[in-house]
Amino acid sequence: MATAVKPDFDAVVVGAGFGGLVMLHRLRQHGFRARVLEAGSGIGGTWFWNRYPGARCDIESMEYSYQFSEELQQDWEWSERYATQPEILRYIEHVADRFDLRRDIQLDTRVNAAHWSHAESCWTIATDRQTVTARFLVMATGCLSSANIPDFPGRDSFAGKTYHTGRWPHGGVDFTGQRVAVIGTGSSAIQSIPLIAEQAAHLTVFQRTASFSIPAHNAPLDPEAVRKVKDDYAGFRAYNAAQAFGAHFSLPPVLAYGVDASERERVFEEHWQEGGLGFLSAFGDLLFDHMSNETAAEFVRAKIRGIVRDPTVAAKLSPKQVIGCKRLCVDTNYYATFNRPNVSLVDVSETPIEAITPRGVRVAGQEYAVDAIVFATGFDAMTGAVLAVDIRGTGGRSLREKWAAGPRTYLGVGTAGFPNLFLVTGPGSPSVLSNMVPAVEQHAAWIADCIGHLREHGFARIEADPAAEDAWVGHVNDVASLTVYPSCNSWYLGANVPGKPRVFMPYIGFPTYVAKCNEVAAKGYEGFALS
Ligand code: N01
Repeated sequence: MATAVKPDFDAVVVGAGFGGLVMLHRLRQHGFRARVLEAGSGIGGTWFWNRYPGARCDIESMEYSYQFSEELQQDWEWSERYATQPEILRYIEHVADRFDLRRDIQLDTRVNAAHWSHAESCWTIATDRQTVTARFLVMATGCLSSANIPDFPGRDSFAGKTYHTGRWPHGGVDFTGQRVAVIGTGSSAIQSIPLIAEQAAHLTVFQRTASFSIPAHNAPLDPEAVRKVKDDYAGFRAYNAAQAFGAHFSLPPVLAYGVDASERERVFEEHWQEGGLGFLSAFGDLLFDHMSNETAAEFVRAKIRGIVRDPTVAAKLSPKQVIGCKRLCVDTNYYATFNRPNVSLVDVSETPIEAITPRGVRVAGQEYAVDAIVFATGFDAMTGAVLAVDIRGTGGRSLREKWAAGPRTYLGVGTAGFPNLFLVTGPGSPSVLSNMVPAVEQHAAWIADCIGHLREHGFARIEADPAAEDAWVGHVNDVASLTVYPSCNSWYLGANVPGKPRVFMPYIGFPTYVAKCNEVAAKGYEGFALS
């Protein structure tokens, strides 16, 4: 049922990161009028905001890039195995210029609300600058963009400077001669701690949960290896897309207990020397079997004991949870940094941070006086940025209310009761458990094709069917329950944000997911109601 009312845009896309940019490009390819609204003063999303020392990707550069243009992927030259934040941002800027995207991107514009009108089949989107209408609303707001700063008592009383890794000052920060506190030991902390330690007079790290980290062995890219990828970039992408995590490592058929202890050790050592997230692909069952997982966990703990000279510090740095359950980290000199005389570690697992004081951080009655505090405390992941917008669907029902007990989606791309709303890498899609760039590209192409299909067939609306959504939510949980992922407190479960419902959010299995999306589309968007 087509509608007479003509909104300002066919589609409004919220967010100008990797997801928003390719979404805009795909919509334009279909001839749609689209506008991207971005809160930041520049494009780049994650890579615009996360400028902390040492920020770089931990998926290899040759994979962490767009594939929609063969010319683009042939032309662009990455310099290192893992690209730095400035290099990735330069790449994103290049893409925006090359595909003339900027003219449809409005910066410095925060979307506050989006309300659906069923009668007019369109969204009214209120920003801090204006109100616009659009037939479709696409939330490309990123999975890890809503900064989480715990509400420590006295947080605002601190007299020195405070920073969040995900909101880092553009001009950088000089910690020379300062006493610095870093709170948190996830990926952002693990990348920044070694560099902050080199500058600061003293660095105190407050650790609630120790993280497993694998060496990056970062290095300039070997031109011969680059040439091999570029000779068949499409083949390289296809191989990666066929792997469980959509990245260039495959889970082998060999299981950890399928070999003897010395062979296991050899394989782990080989993967440690190779470095990076592929460590978890040493054996096929590390993420499915707790006993097998423990062999990998113990291998890394032994490495920590070998690197960190003080056995008490080494013990504190040794994670107790299963490896890979929380997002695995990739580092350069993280554990060795704790051998420095100017670095100390405070374990806050048993005795939480009591308060931030005007002079520093207080734990168990002891005050650690510092000049600056870095909150490396992560994000309200996957749902935070979407729910920051007051989204109201059919009958004025709010998405916050609908997701009060946890996010519910169909394919992580739509949610029942919210017609013409699309989520790029929403909860229920592989997103953070895959390589994010191919994941956002797959969604952008699928969403643009879907909107194209609606136009072609004279439909004005699409909405996830509640039964299809229920089945999908059940399936996402069933798959997760076959793995070690639900067994620890992680941001995948929302466990890092007090009060957030504990629901496993990403879908595990990139190829299965893509096949399902393609099947749904081929069947005329099965599980969605079109009208
Ligand atoms: O955030 P995190 P992040 N008191 O949530 C601690 C991606 N990423 O910004 O584990 C004390 O992992 C918290 O402790 P706990 C990547 O996907 C990628 O580091 O909840 N501590 C944890 O140690 C990554 O996983 C890259 O017990 C508190 C830390 O803060 C994701 O982003 C680089 C606390 C938060 O760690 C998020 O990483 C960076 C409290 N009240 C990020 N609350 C690369 O590509 C929280 N913590 C390399």
